[in-house]
Amino acid sequence: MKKLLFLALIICACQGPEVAPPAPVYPIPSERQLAWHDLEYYGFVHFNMNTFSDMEWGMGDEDPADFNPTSLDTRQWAKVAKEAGMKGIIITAKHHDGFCLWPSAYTEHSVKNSPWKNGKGDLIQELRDACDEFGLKMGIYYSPWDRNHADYGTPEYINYMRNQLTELLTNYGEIFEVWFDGANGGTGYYGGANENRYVDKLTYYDWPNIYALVRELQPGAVLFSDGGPDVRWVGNEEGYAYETTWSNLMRDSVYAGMPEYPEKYASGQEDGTHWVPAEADVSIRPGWYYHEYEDHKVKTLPQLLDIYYNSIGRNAALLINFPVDRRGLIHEKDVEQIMKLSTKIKEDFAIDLAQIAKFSASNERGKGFEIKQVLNEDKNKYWAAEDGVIHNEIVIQFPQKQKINRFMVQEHIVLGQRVKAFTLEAKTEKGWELIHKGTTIGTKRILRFDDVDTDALRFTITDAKASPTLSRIGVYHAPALLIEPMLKRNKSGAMTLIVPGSNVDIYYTLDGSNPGINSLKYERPVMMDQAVQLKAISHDPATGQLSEILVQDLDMAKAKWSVIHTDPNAEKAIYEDPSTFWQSTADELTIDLGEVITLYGFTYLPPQNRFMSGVINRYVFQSSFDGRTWTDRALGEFSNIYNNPIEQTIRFDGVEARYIRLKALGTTDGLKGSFAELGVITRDN
Ligand code: FUL
Repeated sequence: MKKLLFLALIICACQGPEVAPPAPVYPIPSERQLAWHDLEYYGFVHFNMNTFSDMEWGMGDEDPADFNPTSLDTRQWAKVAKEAGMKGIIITAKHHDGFCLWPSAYTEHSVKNSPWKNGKGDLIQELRDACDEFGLKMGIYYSPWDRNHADYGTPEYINYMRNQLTELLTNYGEIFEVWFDGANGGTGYYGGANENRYVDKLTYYDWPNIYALVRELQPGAVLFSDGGPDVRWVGNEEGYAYETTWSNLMRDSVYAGMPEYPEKYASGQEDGTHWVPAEADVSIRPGWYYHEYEDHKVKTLPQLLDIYYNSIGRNAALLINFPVDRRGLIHEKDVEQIMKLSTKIKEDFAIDLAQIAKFSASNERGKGFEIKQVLNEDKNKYWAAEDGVIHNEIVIQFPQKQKINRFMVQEHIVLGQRVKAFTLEAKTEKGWELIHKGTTIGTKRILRFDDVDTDALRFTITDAKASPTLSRIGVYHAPALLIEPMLKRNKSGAMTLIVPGSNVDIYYTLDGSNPGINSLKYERPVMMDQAVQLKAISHDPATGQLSEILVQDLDMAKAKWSVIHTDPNAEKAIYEDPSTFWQSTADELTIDLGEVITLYGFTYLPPQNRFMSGVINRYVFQSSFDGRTWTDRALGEFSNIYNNPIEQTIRFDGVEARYIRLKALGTTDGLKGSFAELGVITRDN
């Protein structure tokens, strides 16, 4: 008996005394935010009236009779999302045009007056059932801006909003996220008034009471808007978070739709007062809604991978949108691409080399907080340093040399986001070589780098708000990815195709057929001055692997074009270089095409720099035969161009012209119109 007691005493002494966890560094996530963090990746569906009007932002005067999907199947959406690895779906219950996907008792502008299911359909219920069947969560996008409603802009409309939210948040089971769009105010139908209505975005919606209503009806749901309160917009619609991304935000300084938000607040702040983590939203196509003309613009695997690594890999959740088509299905091409992404992600993270390595840390807090905890999937187990020990080195020693190109690290965010700076080094013949010098970690940070051959890594936390904590470290070797060629074309029409790496061949077609190794082989720049569809592919002769196909609509070369303006910089608008732009002095760009051609439309690319100015959102396009008499050919708005500054394509009936002019009738910041590129459409299709 005495012997047993002695043994027990020895074991206790070896294990050491219980150690208290580190104190939190505020702000910290709430329970509902922690549950949301676990989701990481979920889907968006943009589907309602715009799908049928072929618009991005309908005016609100659309006829409910136009909403008529032929084979709507929410089970297909759920199946795709589930197989893609997503944890939920957020649906556009009502977009800016005001059309409702559920038979709301408070408006006639809904599915109940559409031919779909003879007005008896309820799309929100159908999605609920599909999500339940596939084990997915459901979220609701609800646009505060309503271009249909007669009362928009008055206090009555806020009652309408509350009534509708009550319907949505009471009748359809558990909702995981309520998504409030920041875009609001402007022209619209407004019950027939057809006018401009602006609201004070800060005060009009009475946000505190709207939030309180959501909390009361769905206590588990996170509230999303530019500034939270629970989850914030990442500040762009490209799906990218930042090298430095804090989950902390000066929340009280932010409101939905504030103009300076992307620049000032989107990446969060080290000294932010509230926990409001970032969600990166992006569409799998250029637009949020389905347009047949974007069928060949579905994001490629390399693009989707960049998005994955730059969102989930940078302390943000990822929300990928499917523009469901007019049948009511996620288009086959979108399905194909999203599945490629999930397959590649599985491949990239298939084997965690950290599990076979020996870990050591320059400091450990004590029992329960050892460095080995970072190998544990249990998120409540984590490594922590002693109080006050900021600088920490973690060495990961492999049994033999490994090829490595991915490093994943997570903080134990329950105690707040703490790390401010870190380095990752690999041991080579030359000693410790720097792989990456970074700043924030947060929920998850993934570093992507070229293959290194090494038998040891050193991860050093060089600065933190308090002694750091880490819940996971993973090390991987992702298989190489062959990337489709990139196209550059100059003003005279010479086209260059580029791929990284020297041992890769490029093949292309110009007749719309899919390229393969029997197509034209690209050897040097090719002159292409006519309108054609270029398709190009990369081929690795060593492995036989083919890349995705680059598809690019090219129109006539601009060799003979000149800008009619005294400022030589104006030529930048027709350089064929998307990275340059010209900010006009008189809100217009006039071009002499050098010859008379038949036009079927035009394209406008807004500035592509981060803080764009002079982005045209209302325009008139004119043409002329002689440069003196001008005729309007198209007049309208470029919807959502500020948030999604992609090339805008406007088509009209064929017209002969020698001169063209794009006039800005409005810009997103009220400054003079800017032009990165103006182009024409000379093919009638
Ligand atoms: C934006 C909207 O204006 C777009 O149409 C889209 O819904 C996107 C997700 O948010 O602000």
